[in-house]
Amino acid sequence: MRLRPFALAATLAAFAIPAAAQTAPDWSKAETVTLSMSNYAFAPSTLTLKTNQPYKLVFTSTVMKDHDFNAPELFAAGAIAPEDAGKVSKGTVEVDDGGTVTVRFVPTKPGTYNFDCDHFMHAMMGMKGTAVVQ
Ligand SMILES: [Cu+2]
Repeated sequence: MRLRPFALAATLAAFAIPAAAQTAPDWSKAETVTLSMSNYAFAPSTLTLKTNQPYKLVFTSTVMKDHDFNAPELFAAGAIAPEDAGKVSKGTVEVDDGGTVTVRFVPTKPGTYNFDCDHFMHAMMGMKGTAVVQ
């Protein structure tokens, strides 16, 4: 089931910021990480991120096909900038064909988190990867 992001934006924004995150991340120090989405792969397929480093995650579809970045465990292990929370629905970022979506995110919990594109059959065809938060 796919829900419209806007109806849930307010609710999700409340969950996007863990209560433990007392100090707001300095988004001006965000490092840009670009993730290209094609048929059917992410490039790079392994993201290496540092705990408590703010990132500007740039998801870009290089093809005329919709894809998404589905990473609920990763997004749950950090904080999304409140202004970008509406772009992440249930841990998934939808990217229209040829489009680009930017989400500012700071990982706060080290770990290895899998991500994939949950469009029909895309992960099976290779559209998946791993985010390592050090
Ligand atoms: Cu896809």
